[in-house]
Amino acid sequence: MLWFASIYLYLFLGSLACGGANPCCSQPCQNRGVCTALGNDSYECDCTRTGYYGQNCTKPEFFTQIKISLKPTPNTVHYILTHFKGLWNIINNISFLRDAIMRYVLTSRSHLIDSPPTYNSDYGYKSWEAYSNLSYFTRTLPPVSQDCPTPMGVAGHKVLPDVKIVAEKLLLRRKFIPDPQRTSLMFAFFAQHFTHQFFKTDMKKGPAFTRGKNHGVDLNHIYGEELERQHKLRLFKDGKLKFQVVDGEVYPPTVSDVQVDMHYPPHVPESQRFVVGHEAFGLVPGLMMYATIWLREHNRVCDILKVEHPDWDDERLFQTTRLILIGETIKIVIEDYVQHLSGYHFKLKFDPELLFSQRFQYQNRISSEFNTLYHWHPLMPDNFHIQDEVYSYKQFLFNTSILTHYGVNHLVESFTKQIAGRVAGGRNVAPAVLMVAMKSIENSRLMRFQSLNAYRKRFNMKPYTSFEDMTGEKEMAAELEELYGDVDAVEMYTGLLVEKPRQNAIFGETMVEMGAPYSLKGLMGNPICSPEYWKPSTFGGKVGFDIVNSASLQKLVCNNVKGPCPLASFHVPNVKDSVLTTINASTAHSSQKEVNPTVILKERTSEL
Ligand code: ACD
Repeated sequence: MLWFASIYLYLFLGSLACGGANPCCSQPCQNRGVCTALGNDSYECDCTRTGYYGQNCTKPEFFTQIKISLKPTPNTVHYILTHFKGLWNIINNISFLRDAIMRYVLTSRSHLIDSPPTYNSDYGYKSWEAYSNLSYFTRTLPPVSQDCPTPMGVAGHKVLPDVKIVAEKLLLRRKFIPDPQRTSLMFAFFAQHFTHQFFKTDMKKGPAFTRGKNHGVDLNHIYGEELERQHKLRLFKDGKLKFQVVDGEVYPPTVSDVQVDMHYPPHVPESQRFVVGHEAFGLVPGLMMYATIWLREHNRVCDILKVEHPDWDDERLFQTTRLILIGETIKIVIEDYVQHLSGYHFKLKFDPELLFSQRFQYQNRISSEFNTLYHWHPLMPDNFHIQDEVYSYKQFLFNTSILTHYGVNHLVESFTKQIAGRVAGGRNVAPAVLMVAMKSIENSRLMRFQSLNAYRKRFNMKPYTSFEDMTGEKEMAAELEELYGDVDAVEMYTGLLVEKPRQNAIFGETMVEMGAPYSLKGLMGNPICSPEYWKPSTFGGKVGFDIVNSASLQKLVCNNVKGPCPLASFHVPNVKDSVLTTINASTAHSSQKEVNPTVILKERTSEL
């Protein structure tokens, strides 16, 4: 009788927790098992190919058991990769070892991304509509069902805390926290410039939709999304893009030269309304700086290809140059940008051939979760230091005259010297951009994102067991508890920004474990990385292929500035070793003749 009573009580409480509605709300299926509700009081977990079995996919199969007992935790792997520098220096020079490790990084990360994509914000089950409708961002985890008792399923309060209160208590900067990895503003603006080619939320339709057509690195931010815009930006001579010359240097043309839509407020003078692929890049001088660098690079590569192929027409020169710039971008992102973020002593490598022997799909779909997690607004400083001037946000934003006034070289120099903010650890979003962080939370709610802990499980991490476990301290943990009630109810974006950072790192564990799979899948899933494309002929022969294979941020800058080449780095040089930094012609420059001479720069500590 007693057992009957307790079972009855369990079922009764269970149905209360789920509001007697959808049993999948409590996310009973583990290890990526798929939950299907069978009426109001039962469900089925599909454990196919998860490596687990049982009612809730919790029982490991034999090989899974071996795998989990041998597999180190993400934090252990991270520790190994960021320590033992001497050992890594040796490994980096043994090519078969470096290749094997890089292959493992690429496959283990990209296998965490569903490919082909599965859900979207309106379809929490597989459907042809969700697969085929490219105007949506995809979803890694399905949205929390509307009939669940709480916004996070069953955990937490019935209503999520006020966004403004969350932002002010947990996200708003008190005092600027510099990134201990010494990330530079050169990095922050690169991130903003580069990601706006695939994070293109269609605000008219809502946060679940994208205006992007290709879901990846297609350089539409340079060439325009639509063919009509691209054609207006093109010179139609020698494959080049239109440009203007100011003080002897090349800059983008203006709206009055090229009738292309750009977003400028009325006070920006005609002569400063530069036109580039992305209509919003007039907002930040750092974006226009990168747009100018890539414009110069495009026309520079056209010149090189024209020498190689004097018989090629404008169209072929343009198209081949675009593929070369896509390759350069991916190379720079993996070997400079992700390398910097990782903090690894292991040297990452861009080599598509590493995947030719593997099961890998050359396709990509940008997910809403990736879009949201990439809102790294804590990177933004309190103000902007350019040479001897300090600009407030008001003075900086939409001030395109900064670009022509200082020139690309001085901007690169200044942005390389200024340190960006730490992303994880909480309370580091500048007041000027707090609204954007709030919007990220509002949009995550509209799209009914699952909790941070649900995403941790999805990406093979253990869920946080307490608020203190999440933040690594007591004060914000107490605020979180008051606001969310249950650690399983903390929202993904809030959680990513308040999460305890790894030791001396910009991010916490979740940002890296989620961000890396999306990134590497997106970069290596590009068609140019596939076996049929990845060969010299695709890039106009050996010369073009060499440009791709030797690209670096430093070279990109040196090849496209007049006069002495400034240090260009995603890492602010250390204050203590503010010594002579030599930019060596062999590492910084390609073999083309027009590059700048080797220069020696003196980094002065007081300016950092
Ligand atoms: C690894 C490599 C190290 C990963 C370190 C940090 C990753 C964190 C966030 C994402 C970083 C960069 C994003 C770069 C490119 C996005 C490309 C998307 C293309 C569609 O351990 O795996």
